[in-house]
Amino acid sequence: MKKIVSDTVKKDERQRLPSGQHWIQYPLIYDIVDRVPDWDMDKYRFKVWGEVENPVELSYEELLKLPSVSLVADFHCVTRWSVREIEWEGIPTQEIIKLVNPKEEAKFVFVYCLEGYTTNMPLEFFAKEDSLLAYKMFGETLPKEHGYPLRLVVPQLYAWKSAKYVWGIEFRKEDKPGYWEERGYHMLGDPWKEQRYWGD
Ligand SMILES: Nc1nc2c(c(=O)[nH]1)N[C@H]1C(S)=C(S)[C@@H](COP(=O)(O)O)O[C@H]1N2
Ligand SMILES: [Mo]
Repeated sequence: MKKIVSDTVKKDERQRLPSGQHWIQYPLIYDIVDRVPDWDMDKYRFKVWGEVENPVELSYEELLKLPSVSLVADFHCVTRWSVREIEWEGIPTQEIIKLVNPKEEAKFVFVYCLEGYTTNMPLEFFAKEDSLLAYKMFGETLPKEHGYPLRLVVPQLYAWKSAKYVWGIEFRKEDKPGYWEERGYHMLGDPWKEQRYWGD
């Protein structure tokens, strides 16, 4: 399997920890709901639609058959903690892009999660070489609390863009704020530019 080491890990030590962050050992579990419901995996479908030539709908089994890679990446939460070298395994977003063939007008993606969370980002960041739809973490099936069945991992942006429990991705002409973006968080969220809140 191809191994990707994210640029976030390769930065020299002074650049590696974005300003205003500190290292902790393991990612804290953050959820917008108190209890995350259990999903019926027989009914689970991963869907991609919008400004694409070829919308897709895949079961979990079909997702597991797509080309996969392993990824090592740092993880930076806007609440100021960071974790080094998390190991993920899953489908490179570039594989999904190949499958759906975005139209020229597609400039942003909007991500939908099973418990109702959403987030948005430019297609350019979704499509980075180290952006992944992960189904494993440290060699094990993604633990429920870290996003089972499928989690978007976008190491180049703050961790709120790394949406857990993903079921849908909409390719869009225009940007649209997701859950935290509607509540004041940055539309892009680049940790090295400290884009925490809209206006930063
Ligand atoms: N579906 C969903 N994804 C989410 C969140 C959430 O509440 N729901 N929280 C985000 C935030 S703010 C962070 S810091 C990370 C935390 O990841 P973890 O819970 O796996 O540690 O998940 C992100 N993805
Ligand atoms: Mo976060």
